[in-house]
Amino acid sequence: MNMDLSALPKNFTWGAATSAYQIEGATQTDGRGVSIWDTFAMQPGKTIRGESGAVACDHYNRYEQDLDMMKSMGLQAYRFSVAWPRIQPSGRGAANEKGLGFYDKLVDGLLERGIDPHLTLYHWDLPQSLQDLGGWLNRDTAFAFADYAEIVARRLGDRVKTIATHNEPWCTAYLGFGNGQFAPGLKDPALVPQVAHHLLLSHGLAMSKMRAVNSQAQLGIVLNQCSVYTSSDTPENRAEAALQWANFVQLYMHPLFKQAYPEVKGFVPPSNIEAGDMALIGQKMDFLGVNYYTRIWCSKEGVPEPAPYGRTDMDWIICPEGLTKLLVDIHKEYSPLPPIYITENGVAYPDKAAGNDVADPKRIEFMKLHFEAVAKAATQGVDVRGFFYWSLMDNYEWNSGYDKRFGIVHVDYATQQRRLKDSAKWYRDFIADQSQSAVQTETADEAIIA
Ligand code: GCO
Repeated sequence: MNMDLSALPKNFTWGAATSAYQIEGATQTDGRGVSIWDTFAMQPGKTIRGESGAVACDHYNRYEQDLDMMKSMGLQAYRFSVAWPRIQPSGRGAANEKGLGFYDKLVDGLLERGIDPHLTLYHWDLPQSLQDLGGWLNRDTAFAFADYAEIVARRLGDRVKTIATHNEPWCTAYLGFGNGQFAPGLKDPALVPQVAHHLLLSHGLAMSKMRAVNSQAQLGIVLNQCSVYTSSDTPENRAEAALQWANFVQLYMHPLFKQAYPEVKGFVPPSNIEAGDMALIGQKMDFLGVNYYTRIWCSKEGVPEPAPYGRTDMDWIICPEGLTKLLVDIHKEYSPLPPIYITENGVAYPDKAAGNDVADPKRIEFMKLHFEAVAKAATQGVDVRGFFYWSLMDNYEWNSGYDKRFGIVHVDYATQQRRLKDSAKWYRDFIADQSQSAVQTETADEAIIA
């Protein structure tokens, strides 16, 4: 397949992403406190085979080798998250120097290798001590989060390119409190709007504190979003699609970009909103991160969802055109948006190593289709600046344990051996090509100016 990526800006960034709990392991090292995922994974029946992130990819001990691997792939950027319980073991109070020191070394190691660091503050590993006080159901957690954000911004804000407050608040709110699939495992959909509000408030409070620190980093948030499709244009399907869009996308985008919750039939807004909250939440951001994996299908008449590109190992429908549609839809609804990064997009397949090789042709195809989908959005005026493949390496896929392999690098969990899958080699060559043509355009531009 030949890709047409000509609409992407010439300094477009190509990277890969991970998160702390999914790769670091070393959960009891250097003073790290207990997180809600440590607790959740220990409860019987919550995760596949009771698997946890206690060891994961042992990245905490192997980060130097992982950094070298990223460099060998020519990654231009790397998105990682900071584990709050490493920085403040109980979620409050003085910073733990050893925890901060780890990320300090990680960031410097990236910069030494010419890779831009992109940091996420919250990728779901809340300190357990805060959960004991109600976690995100408790408004105080938002203030604790802002203090944590300030500590990290002070220490690393001079060197990281971006700081995202939250990763996928929809997952924290809905999967954590609505259906109980994720930590802390509560099952009461009525809690979701208020949790979402506290997450958004914590984002706003953190933005203010980080701005005051005056770090160099661009500040924003990462949302997971799905485009919504209907099987036919009936009033019933339209209403269902509007409600899905409200719960999935607008619940977060409206407060962030319109300083209000959506008004859609069936949508339940949070009940406790204090004066000043919406202005805090809706303050200006430097970028928006979008994570895209699949679409939402609405069909009241029960038409099965078509899957021309098949399904992933997570059983998610592959729908590259849904990424174009999503970006164009939010661009139209919320314009002017800040520049967008695709902070996650990727696919799980049951990849197997044969000797040193891991053939994953379907992943390469998936990447090409989605790269092109981003470029198509750019032709329609969407300002997209970069793409982070999820994930750099196979890792702990939350309640699905270690079965689901999203990486472009294969991890053998028995030996911790990393092997570049064919997709990683393809991505390496692709990035080299892209940088080459970026240099050529620059030279050509200079020639024209001269
Ligand atoms: C996410 C996550 C990742 C998941 C990925 C695949 O933000 O949802 O960042 O933690 O592993 O999405 O499910």
